[in-house]
Amino acid sequence: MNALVFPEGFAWGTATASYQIEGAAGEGGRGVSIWDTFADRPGTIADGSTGAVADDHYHRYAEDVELMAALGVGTYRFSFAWPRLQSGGAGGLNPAGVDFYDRLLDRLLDRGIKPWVTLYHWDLPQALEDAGGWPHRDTAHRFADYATAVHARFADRIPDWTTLNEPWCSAFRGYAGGQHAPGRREPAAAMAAAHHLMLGHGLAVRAMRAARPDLRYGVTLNLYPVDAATPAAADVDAARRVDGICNRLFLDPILRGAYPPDVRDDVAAVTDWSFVRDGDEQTIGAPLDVLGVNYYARHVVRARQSDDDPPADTGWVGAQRVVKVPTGRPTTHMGWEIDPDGLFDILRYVSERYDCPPIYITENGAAFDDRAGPDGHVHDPERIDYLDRHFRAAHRAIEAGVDLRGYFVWTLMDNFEWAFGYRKRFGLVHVDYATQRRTVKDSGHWFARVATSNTVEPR
Ligand code: IFM
Repeated sequence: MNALVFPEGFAWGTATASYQIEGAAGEGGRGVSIWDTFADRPGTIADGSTGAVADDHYHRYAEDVELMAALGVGTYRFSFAWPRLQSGGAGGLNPAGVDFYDRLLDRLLDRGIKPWVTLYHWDLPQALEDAGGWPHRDTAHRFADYATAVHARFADRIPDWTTLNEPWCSAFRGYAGGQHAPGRREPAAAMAAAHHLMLGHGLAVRAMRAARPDLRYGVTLNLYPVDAATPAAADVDAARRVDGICNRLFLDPILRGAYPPDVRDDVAAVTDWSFVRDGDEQTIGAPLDVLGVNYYARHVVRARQSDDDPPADTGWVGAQRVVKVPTGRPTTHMGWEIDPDGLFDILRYVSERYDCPPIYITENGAAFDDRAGPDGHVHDPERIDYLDRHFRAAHRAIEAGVDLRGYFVWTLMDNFEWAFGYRKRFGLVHVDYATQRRTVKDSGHWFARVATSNTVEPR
């Protein structure tokens, strides 16, 4: 295959999230988050671990910035830990938390790495969950206040502001399926949570843009191409429902200012939508400068035929008579099918269906069962192959007219993979959790060549 050169100025980066890497859970005045509480509950995390130490990035951030510089990372997408900056989710900013991010930002800028921040990557202050969490409308206002305060403090050094990471996961894994914090299994609450997450997003974008119209504002969604397993009407309708609850429930209000009527109908048995007040959809539809797309897999689905069929995904509210169909493609260590064409398809879907701002792939990557070899190196040819094929799919999308401006690999270094604990390794850098030793994997060295040359080498 040929060498592929990306457009000039294309942003190459890596992404991380606060709870997954920072550790120092009880330090510097950090408050408790829903993930601290959830992970402490027996049976919630596959290996019984928590993010209390994680990659100890709070103490090792300078070393981690050096690693990024060595990997040719031009832009670093990371998240602020809300409970580190506002321990109870309200009030003034915590000076020690501000100090940590000041030091991180200054170090990044010193090394010529552009910071890109996500305001919410799932670590809600526990105090706000105790007050009702995202199903409670006030949480949207608390989020907007937090966003306004941290934006005022850090806007001088951060050009790109993402409000939420993957609100589908926050709402449906957190409040419907219960696999994520806070572990509730209340589908009606999940629908209200989705709305209030997006309301918080819209309020925050408005407030931040009013203060600094020169910066860029966006949101990151986890999107999936959804295909019907067969042309049968029931399967086509199954695909419509899953596309509705995973993609259009978020894309439509955010990019068009209105919920899709078919999704409203699909979930009518679960909620009466009374949480939507006049003007909310307009607020959610605040104009954006950037759409972040996280891509990992495609969903191929069919209608459930009998109660003996496998159960539906608990997060697919309104699509409980739908099951996922394995297609036989090779999978990553997460069991997710490897499907680079799916990246092309979802980029085309978004840019053709919506009046879409410039797109960045804010996450894509793969877990494999990486181990350090006897030579001390971590050889991960599967990840190089995975990234190579996905980068090529992204390039094809650009050639097909998608306004794609950058690509962030998930993730910089192995870290706490939520309900899977430390068993799944997504990093370009291997972390030995016993010693916190970082080793750049072969894929990290390969990525550095791509990022510094803006070119995917021939293979
Ligand atoms: O680790 C997560 C990340 O926090 C959000 N997107 C998906 C990744 C892999 O599961």
